[in-house]
Amino acid sequence: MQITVLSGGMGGAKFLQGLLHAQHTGLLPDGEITVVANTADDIWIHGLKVCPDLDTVMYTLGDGIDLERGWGRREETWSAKDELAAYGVEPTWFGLGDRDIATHLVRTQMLDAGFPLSQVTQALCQRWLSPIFGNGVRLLPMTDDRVETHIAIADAEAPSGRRAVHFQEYWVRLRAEVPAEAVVVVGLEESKPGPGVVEAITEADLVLLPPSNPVVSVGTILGVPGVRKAISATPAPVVGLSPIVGGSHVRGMAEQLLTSIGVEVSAAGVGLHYGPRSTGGVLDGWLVDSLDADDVARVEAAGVSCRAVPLMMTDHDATAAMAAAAVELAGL
Ligand code: FO1
Repeated sequence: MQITVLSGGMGGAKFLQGLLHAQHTGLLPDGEITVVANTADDIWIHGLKVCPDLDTVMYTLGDGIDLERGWGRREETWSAKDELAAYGVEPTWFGLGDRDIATHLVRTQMLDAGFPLSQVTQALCQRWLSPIFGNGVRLLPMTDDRVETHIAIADAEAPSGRRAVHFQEYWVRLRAEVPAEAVVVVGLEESKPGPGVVEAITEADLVLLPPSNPVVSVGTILGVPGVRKAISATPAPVVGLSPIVGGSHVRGMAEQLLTSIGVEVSAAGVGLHYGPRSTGGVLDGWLVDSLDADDVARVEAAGVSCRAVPLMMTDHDATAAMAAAAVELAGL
């Protein structure tokens, strides 16, 4: 079974661990997994190109992730970060660990040599994924083009009363503690799907939308011109898992961003936001947490099959059960 997963960072990476666990334990049949990852979180910092969602998936599946932080490398040291701060170099709010910097140096050198992000990612995955999965797991950037999410926040000094900050500044420095007045994904309209992305969707047996951020992760992937067309064309069922449980996000800043785009912060709200494929949306099926069983009827009424199952990714077995529930809902 060929499964394609449209993934952001932490939530998507955790889900992917469960999906792999389900295959390894026989809960699901073996098969290739293609991850199409969000690249709009990417940021140029200290002259290096940092790709948080690509790296979080790569380090998580490659067993190099710091499980506590959910990003960056475990057994990390921060000497370079401390030295930059000693020079008074900004930004100091975004931490680049010494081990992690090697990834960004390789990526930046390859980009400077003219290699597209997809080939750079493939090269990095030779180290992190191939030894474990062979060709069983592919990690594709959603696009090779530069795309960056910026968030408009209130700024009394600005003539318009607002200013835009890079998504990373909104999330890491501001801790998403100020309202996101608008989400602007710079470069998205001009971007095109990266190599293999459209085929990964149209040739899949199943397409999954994991519990990643529906606005700045899955939302940006769906926003790459051509991706939605691939979704409507694929014969594969498309099933999503709600990132909102009991009316709030489990981690991250989905609440703030859903609110800023006027989407109800609920399991049904996100499912209806993604919408049924039958009327131009992207979903055939939608899993909500058992807590949100009351939302099932609303989602079904909109033309999306819906089931309430435990959606807390507390361990690999729990997450594997979620993946199996998604396959079952897809009718596979
Ligand atoms: N998140 C933080 O909260 N603080 C950081 O200093 C930070 C640095 C960082 C460096 C590399 C990287 O790949 C991720 C990093 N993150 C950090 C997490 C990052 O903001 C998130 O992974 C996503 O962009 C949000 O989903």
